[in-house]
Amino acid sequence: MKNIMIENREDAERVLLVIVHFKSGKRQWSVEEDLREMMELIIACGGNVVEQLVCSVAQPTASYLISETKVKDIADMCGISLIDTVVFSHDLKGSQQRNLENVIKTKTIDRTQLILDIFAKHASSQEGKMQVELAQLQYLLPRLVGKGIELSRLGGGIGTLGPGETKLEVDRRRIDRRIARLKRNLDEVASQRALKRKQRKDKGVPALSLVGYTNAGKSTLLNALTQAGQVTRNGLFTTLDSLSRQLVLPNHQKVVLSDTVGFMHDLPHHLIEAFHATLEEVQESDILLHVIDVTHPYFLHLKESVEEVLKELESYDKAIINVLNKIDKLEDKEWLKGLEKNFDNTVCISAKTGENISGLLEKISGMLSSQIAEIDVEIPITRMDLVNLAHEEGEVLSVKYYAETINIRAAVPIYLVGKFYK
Ligand SMILES: Nc1nc2c(ncn2[C@@H]2O[C@H](COP(=O)(O)OP(=O)(O)OP(=O)(O)O)[C@@H](O)[C@H]2O)c(=O)[nH]1
Ligand SMILES: [Mg+2]
Repeated sequence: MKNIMIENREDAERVLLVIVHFKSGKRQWSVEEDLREMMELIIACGGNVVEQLVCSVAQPTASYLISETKVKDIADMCGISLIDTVVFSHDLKGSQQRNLENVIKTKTIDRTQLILDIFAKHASSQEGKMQVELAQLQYLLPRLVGKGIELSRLGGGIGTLGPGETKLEVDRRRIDRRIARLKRNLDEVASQRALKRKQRKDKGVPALSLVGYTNAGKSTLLNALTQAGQVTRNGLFTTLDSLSRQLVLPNHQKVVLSDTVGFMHDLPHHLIEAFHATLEEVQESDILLHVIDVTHPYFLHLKESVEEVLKELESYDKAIINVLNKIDKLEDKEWLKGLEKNFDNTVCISAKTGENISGLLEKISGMLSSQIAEIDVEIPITRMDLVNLAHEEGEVLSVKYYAETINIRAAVPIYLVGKFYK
C-alpha cells in the first residue's frame, strides 16, 4: 500500500495510525479510503502521522479488538518512533482502550474521540460549544471506571482539547448533572430556533439547507449566493453552526438558505444527537441542496454516506438538488453528462468561480414552483382576488366568510404562500 504524503510538522504530536480492517462482515470502506480520511482527520486535529499500520482482523478480540501480536508490534513501533498518540480507525470499548494503553504505554484514542476533538477545536459559538461538550460527556460516561478516575480521557486526544482541565476532577454524578443542564440549555436554544422558523414559515418564505460531506464546499456556495462571509477552509468540519441568510431568486422570490455542519460516514451517534438543534434546520427545510465535491476520488461513497445520515434524520424523502461542485478543477467535464443523467435533479457548478450558479438558481426556482404547501389564513374581506388565486393555482379545502375576514384553507404552490400572509 502506498504511503500518503502529508505535511511534515515538527511541532505536531507524533501519531501512529492503526487502520483496522475486518476480513468479513458488512460492506465497508477500502483500506485506502479509510487511510485517506483518517489522515485528514488527524491533520485537522493538529497531529502528524509518522507511522501507519494496517491490521486485518478476522475475529475481533474482546480485550484489544486486534490480535495480541499486533498490539506488541504497536508497542515496539511506539518506542522506536517516539510516538505520542496511537489512533485507531475503529471505535474501541473503554476496556479495550485501557488494555491497549497498559501494553502500549502510549495514549491511545479512537476515531470517535478524534472527531470529537476536532469539533471541540472548531466550536466557537455558545451553542456549538455546548453541543460538543454534551457529545464528549456522553462518549465519556460509559468509559468511566470507578469514581472520577479516567477523566483524564477528556482533553486527552491530540493536543489538549475538550471541556478543560478544571472539570477533570468531577465525578460521575456531576457529569450526569452537567449533561442534564446542557440538554436543558440546548432545548431552550432549539425552541428559540423553532420560533424563528415558524415566523419565517408564517411569512411564506421557503427554507433551503446546504447539506453534504464535510469539505464539499457548502460554505463557499453560501458565500457565493449570499455574500454571507462564512469561514471556508480546506479541512474537515470547518463549519459547526448553522448560519441562515436570505437569498432573492431571479424571479424575485425570497428564500432562506442555511449552511450547516458537514456530514461524514459513520458519524458518531452522540454527535448527531447532540447537534439535533442545528440539524433541525435540515429537517424543517423545503429543499435540500446536497453539495458534492466531484473531484474527490471517492465522491460516490461520500454521496451515499450523506444519504445515510439524511435517512437517519428522516429527511431523505425531501426535495433534493444534487449540486456537483468544484467543476473548475476538472480537465475533462464530458463524463459529468453521464452523471447528470444517472442522478435526479443535478446541477454542475463551481462555487469558487461562480460557474453555472445561474443554472442552480433556475433549478431552485423550478423546484419551488412544483412544491405545494398547505395554508390556513385569515385574509381581509376585501381580498376576494386571493380566494380566486387559490382556486386557480391550487386546491381550496375550505373558505369561511366572517364580518371582516375570510378564512381560507388551501394547498397552493409554495412560491405563492407569501402572497396570502402579507
Ligand atoms: N476549486 C474549488 N475549490 C472549492 C470550490 N468550492 C469550495 N472549494 C474549496 O473547498 C474547501 C472547502 O470549502 P468549504 O466551503 O469550507 O467546505 P464546507 O462544505 O463548508 O466544509 P465544512 O464546513 O467543513 O463541512 C475550501 O478550500 C474551498 O476553497 C470550488 O467550486 N472549486
Ligand atoms: Mg463549511
